[in-house]
Amino acid sequence: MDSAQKVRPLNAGVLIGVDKLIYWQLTVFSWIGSQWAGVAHLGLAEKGFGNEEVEIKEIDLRKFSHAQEKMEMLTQTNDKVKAENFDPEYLKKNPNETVPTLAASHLSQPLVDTRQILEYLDQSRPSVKGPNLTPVDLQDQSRATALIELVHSNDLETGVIIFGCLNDSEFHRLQASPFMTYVAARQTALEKYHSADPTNLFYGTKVIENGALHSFLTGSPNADRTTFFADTSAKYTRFAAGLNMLERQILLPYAVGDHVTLADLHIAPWLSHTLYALGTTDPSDFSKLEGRIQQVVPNFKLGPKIPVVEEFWQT
Ligand SMILES: N[C@@H](CCC(=O)N[C@@H](CS)C(=O)NCC(=O)O)C(=O)O
Repeated sequence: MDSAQKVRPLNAGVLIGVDKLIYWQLTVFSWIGSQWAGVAHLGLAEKGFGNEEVEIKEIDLRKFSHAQEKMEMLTQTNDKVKAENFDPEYLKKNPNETVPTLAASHLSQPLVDTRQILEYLDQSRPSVKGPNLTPVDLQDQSRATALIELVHSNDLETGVIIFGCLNDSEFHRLQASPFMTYVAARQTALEKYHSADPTNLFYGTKVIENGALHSFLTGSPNADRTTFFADTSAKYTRFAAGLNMLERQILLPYAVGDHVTLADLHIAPWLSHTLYALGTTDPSDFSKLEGRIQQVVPNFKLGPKIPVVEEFWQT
């Protein structure tokens, strides 16, 4: 038997090697609160990966099966937040300490960026329902890339929705919110890892970075709230411009036209995360998002195309 005959695709994965039958199994490190982990989950579903082929390792928290559970997690007191992404063992897999991470025995290193992970999944096998997620047409490919870069850009960073404050009353609300305990839990974890490994630059930097936010939120007397409020306002202005850009670049019925592409799988979880961060429970209700941005950009109106892309999430 020649080697070509020995290498054949199998449902449970791809066979590698010629002398031994070696299956690969994927491990995806994920977290329910992460929009970018959501991209990996959508990719797995689009490509028809079964539970037996993929191990999902929840970093930090439990597994959640639907949005309601995610809301509960986000609003509970975060004594369950363990900041496992800072664990030295996890950092060996993903030095950026982010989720998602995709590991497989045949990969020399885990994939640590959502874009790479989704492309990898797309190339691994045909899509279940329609064409592959990477557009064949070069112009569509660059449209998809531009959209993906836009939702990953600083302009559309959802952190401002979670941690931004425009005035004192919002600041006090944030102080009393579960996000405060989230920041505190991260600080506890970082201090623990930093003191165990004081020369590690990663922990040294992170403990200062998260510590600044933590002490600001815990009401440090030196906190310059005025600058923080102005910074939030500037971020919302950029967020509005980013949404306008997104609206202009989207084609319908899907982000890049006639069928689902990589771009839809990035945009939908990002948008869903944005809405949930604002306390929206109905994914077709954009009023809170519009209202929030209008506090800074009074004439802001969300165009009609972005909500259509969000519908992909619900199908
Ligand atoms: N560019 C990275 C960003 C991933 C990312 O920032 N993930 C967030 C969750 S949505 C995270 O893990 N943050 C770690 C932290 O907050 O410390 C990617 O696309 O994979």
